[in-house]
Amino acid sequence: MADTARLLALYRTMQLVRQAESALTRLFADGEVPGFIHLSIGQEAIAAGVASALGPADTLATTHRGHGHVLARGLGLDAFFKEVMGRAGGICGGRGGSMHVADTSLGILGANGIVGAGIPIALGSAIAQSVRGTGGLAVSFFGDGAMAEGVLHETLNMAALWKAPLLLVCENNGWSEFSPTARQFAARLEGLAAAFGIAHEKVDGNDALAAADAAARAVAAIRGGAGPRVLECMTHRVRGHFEGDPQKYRSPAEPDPGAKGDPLERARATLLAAGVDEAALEDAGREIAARIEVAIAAARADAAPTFAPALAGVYTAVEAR
Ligand SMILES: Cc1ncc(C[n+]2csc(CCOP(=O)(O)OP(=O)(O)O)c2C)c(N)n1
Ligand SMILES: [Mg+2]
Repeated sequence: MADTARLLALYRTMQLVRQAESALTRLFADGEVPGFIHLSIGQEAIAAGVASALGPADTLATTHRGHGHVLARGLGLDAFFKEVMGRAGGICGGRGGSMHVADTSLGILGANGIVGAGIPIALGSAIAQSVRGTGGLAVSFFGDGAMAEGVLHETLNMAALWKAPLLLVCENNGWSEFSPTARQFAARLEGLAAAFGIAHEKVDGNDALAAADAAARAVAAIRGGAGPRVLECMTHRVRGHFEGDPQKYRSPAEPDPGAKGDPLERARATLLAAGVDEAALEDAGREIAARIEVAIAAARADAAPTFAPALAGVYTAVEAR
């Protein structure tokens, strides 16, 4: 596919994620979303780019900031909004919410509220893919905060030893909750990867085509049997750690969050310069907005979960003796 057509497809995916999360900011402020939500606004190019490089057999494990990853992978808006809004028809029956969205039919092994916890889950899936000879690979999305977690170091070791088909995607947004990366991790990810002999590539994570190309390169190498790859995507956390975070720890002297360039604005400018019709872009945006409104209305109309499904999957029925 020519670059313009590829960027247009990435732009649509980024629009979907941006609009879904923008709707969530309003729903959360209005008390329609239980629990905490962490938004990836400004980081959509990574989700869109990596998802574009994956095939149907591939799996992924994500983080507490995983809405973009699951939507880019193809989770339906209806199942998504019902889950995040805690409704019975959600993809996990409304039991998980934002930080526990999973859909194994799409290879989505789950979001995770524990920093770094998705990393060994993805490794396990990668090893399973290789044992079963599916030709698939596993992706682990993680934040820069997970670079300091031992489980990443252990996973790098085992993945390298076993040549696991594992793509480790770091979304380096400069923050781990309320601490800048430099206060949190004494090394660099390229050094950590190199210690285990794993190839590392750093990319501008706000450039959708660059992220997609880097992901495609890594995926091709992994499918070719090269073992794990690390892709570090440099980006910026535009909003607070969680919705409602007053961000008192952020200095006014911090560079403008938009300095790296909003990924949607950048893609849009490139598309317009390439001659793509502005009206067509607007239409695509409106069509996504309408689909989101339908999904939100369906979630509002859906029932709250009951206790019975909460027990399903927790206890195994034991036959009466
Ligand atoms: C093991 C563990 N330690 C601490 C926390 C609290 N915590 C939640 S998110 C977060 C920061 C994560 O930063 P990063 O991995 O960079 O992801 P980001 O929020 O920037 O997307 C922390 C420390 C946790 N959930 N799990
Ligand atoms: Mg971070």
